[in-house]
Parts: sequence; C-alpha cells; structure tokens
Amino acid sequence: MSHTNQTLGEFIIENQASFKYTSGELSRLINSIRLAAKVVNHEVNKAGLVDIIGAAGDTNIQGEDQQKLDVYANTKFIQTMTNRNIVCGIASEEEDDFISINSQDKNHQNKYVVLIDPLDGSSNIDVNVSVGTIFSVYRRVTPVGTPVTMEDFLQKGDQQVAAGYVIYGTSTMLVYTTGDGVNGFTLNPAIGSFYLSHPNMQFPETGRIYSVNEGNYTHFPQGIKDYIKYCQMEEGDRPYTSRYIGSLVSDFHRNMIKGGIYMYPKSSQNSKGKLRLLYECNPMAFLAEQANGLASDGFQRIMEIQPTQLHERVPFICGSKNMVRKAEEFMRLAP
Ligand code: AHM
Ligand code: MG
Repeated sequence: MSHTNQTLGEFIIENQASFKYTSGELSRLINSIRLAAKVVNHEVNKAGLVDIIGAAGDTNIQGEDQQKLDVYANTKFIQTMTNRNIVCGIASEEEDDFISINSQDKNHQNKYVVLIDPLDGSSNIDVNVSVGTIFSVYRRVTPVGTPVTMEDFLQKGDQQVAAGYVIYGTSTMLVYTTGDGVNGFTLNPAIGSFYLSHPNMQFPETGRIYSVNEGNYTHFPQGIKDYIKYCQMEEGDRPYTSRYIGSLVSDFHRNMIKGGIYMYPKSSQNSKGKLRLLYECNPMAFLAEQANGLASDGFQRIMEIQPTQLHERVPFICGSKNMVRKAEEFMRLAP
C-alpha cells in the first residue's frame, strides 16, 4: 500500500508483527493514544471559542498554574487508557503520584506503563501557539498481575518500547516510534483519520537552526554560552538562525524536519534545567535517536540516565547529530 493513503490504524496492524512483543497490547495502546489525541485536538482547536482557556485555579506538583486544557487533556488520556484496560500504570506531569490500574480480569493483566505530559507548552494556549502531548511506554519490571511500583516507572530511557508526540499545530500530527524508525501521521479533520504523511523521519546530520531561551543567557554554563556564540559566528555555514517557540514538541518537530538543535541547559538559578526526564526528555531522546539525531545532558546520553524521581528534571540538548556533538565539545571544555 502506498504511504500516501495509509491510515494510522492500517499502519499499526501491518507493523504489529515487527514489534518485539506481539501480543497486540502495544498496538491497542497506540490506538488508544490515537483516539485520545483526536478528542483533545477537538478541544484545543476550539480553545479560542469557548470559555475553556485560562488557569484552572489549581497548581500542579511543580507549583505551576494549571491551564484548563491541561486538566482536560490529562483526564482524557488517563480515562481512555484506563477504560480500555490497556495499561497497568500511568504517570503524568499533572499527577503527583503514579496511578496503578489493577485489572480483576485475569485475561487482561497488562504489561505496559505509560508516562505522559498531556499538554506540553500549555502557557502557549492562550496565544494560539502550537502545543503538544508527549508519551513514553515501558514494559513493567515487576510481575504481571501485581500492583505496579515506582520501579516500573523509574526505568532508563533506553528501556522504552515506544514513544511519541502529538502536535496540535497548523495541522495535527501524531509522530511515534516503536524502535524501528520514526513515522509521522497527519490528521485529516474532515474524516477524523490520521494518514501516514511523514514516513521514516530523519534529522539532517547538520542543521542551521538553534533553539534556546536566550533570555536566560547570563545564567547558562560557560560551555553553552560559548556554543551560542559559535552558532552566531560568521564562518562556513554560520551564523545559524535562531528559532524558539517555547513549546518543546513544536521546536523539536521543526528541527527534525529542517535540521537544528534544541537546548534547555541548567542555569545558575536551576541546576537541573526545566524539562522533566521521564515524560519530556526520554521520549524526545528516543525519537531523536530513532531519527538519526542525538539527545544529551551535555555529557551523557539522556537515555542512559538512571531516574530516581518521577518528576525529576534534567538539562536537555537534542537534535541534529553534528550540532549536539559540537555543543557537548563546548560543554566538556567549560562545564
Ligand atoms: P510545561 O511542561 O510547563 O509546558 O513546560 C515545558 C515547556 C516546553 O515545551 C518548552 O520548551 C519550555 O517549557 C519553555 O520554557 P521557557 O518558557 O522557560 O523557555
Ligand atoms: Mg511539559
């Protein structure tokens, strides 16, 4: 079948045999994410029309204001996966603790846990800028049929079996990997189906875009300051161009297509940076590596970091191989 008219549903069925474990459970899981993505997309698209934008009046565990759509997306993704009896545990940016899902049905004792940022970049919602959902999937390490424990969630990124994001942008896309490359599907809103529009996505080895919040420049480590100056220097294919949306999914998506580097370094105010290892950096790192890119904390592969807490943060440098390697060189010289 030509990829131009292949739907996500068809793609999942056709590729099920290539998954490492072929019980169909992972396929059902991706399918439930696809469904929740459509529901959230419908809500995000009308955010400007109805009284749903604005803070929900609550704060999450990190003390940030929750937007109404964050709460909505969180509920929808959790509901969809819980009602369909698809996973044994869920951790979310919007939930203080992980959720354990205990099936009484012996035939439905699930193996997978999902970690999710239901609506990343949500400070952009009020101004009609693209936001996204990020997800990461692991096989549980504790025995099937018992309640999940923290151990099931605190796995290194290189243990992920699937990861992806939904970008609610000028068009809505679902981009994911199961460890066999990265494929992107675009939603046809008239029909309500995702179609394979970006098969086998790859970061160009070198790009010309750097994405970083330069407002924090004075607080960055010297290595990052030096790398930014290098990007701005007139030499060879430089100066590079600067693009920063402030919405990780959108910045990553653009860089993957055009070639570039995204950085959220540590700073003198924040020794671990801002982004969360488990449901922001690890899934993006898995996608990046599957798309010929790299993801690093400046010194080591993101996916080799042993997590110790559900909501821990980590400095994040991700994108085209040659650019990430160059940034690491600068970091080694001036950490
Ligand atoms: P959020 O999870 O609270 O939405 O924060 C994550 C977002 C990323 O999408 C984005 O890249 C980053 O925060 C932007 O942060 P800043 O505004 O500090 O540049
Ligand atoms: Mg987030």
